[in-house]
Amino acid sequence: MKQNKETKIVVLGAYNSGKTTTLEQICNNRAKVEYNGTTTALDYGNTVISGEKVHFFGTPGQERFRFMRRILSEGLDGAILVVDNTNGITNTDQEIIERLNQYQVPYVIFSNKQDLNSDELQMVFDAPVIPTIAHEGQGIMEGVELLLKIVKSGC
Ligand SMILES: Nc1nc2c(ncn2[C@@H]2O[C@H](COP(=O)(O)OP(=O)(O)O)[C@@H](O)[C@H]2O)c(=O)[nH]1
Ligand SMILES: [Mg+2]
Repeated sequence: MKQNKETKIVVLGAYNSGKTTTLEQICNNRAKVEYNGTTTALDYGNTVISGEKVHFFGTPGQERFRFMRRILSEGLDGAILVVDNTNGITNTDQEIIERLNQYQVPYVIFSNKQDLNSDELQMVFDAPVIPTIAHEGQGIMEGVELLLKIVKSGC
C-alpha cells in the first residue's frame, strides 16, 4: 500500500491520439514556459485527487521513448495509454504496452475519440480499457480514478 507519497503518472500514446487533450482535462494546474515572449503550456500538470497530489507527464512527440526510459528510471507509479480508436492499436502503442509490461508499470488504456468510432478495441489486454472522448472530458476522470485504485492496490 502506497501512502503519503505524491503519485507520478505518465500519459503515453501515438501522435495525435489525444494525450495533450487528456492532460488538459485532468490537470487544473499545468506548467507554462515563456520563450521569446510566447507562453506555452507544457505537457505536465498536477492536481489533487482524494486529498493526494498527483503529477501527470505527457510525452512530447518523437522524444517518447527516450523520455519514457528516463522517467522509468526515475520511477513512476502508473501510466495512461491514449489510443485513437479510429486507428486502433498502432505499432507505437504495441511497443509502449510491451515496455510497460516489461517494467511492470500499472496502466489503463483510454480508447479515445469514441465520438468518431465506438468499436471495441480488438486486442487482448491485461489492462482495463476505458472509452473516452477527451475534448469533452468524457470517461477521463473515471479512468484516472481506476488507475489510481490499481496503483494503490499494487496489482
Ligand atoms: N473527435 C475527437 N477529437 C479529439 C478527441 N480527443 C482529442 N481530439 C482531437 O485530436 C487532435 C489531437 O489531440 P492532441 O491532444 O493534441 O493529441 P496528442 O498529439 O496525442 O497530444 C486535436 O485536434 C484534438 O482536439 C476526441 O475524443 N474526439
Ligand atoms: Mg500532444
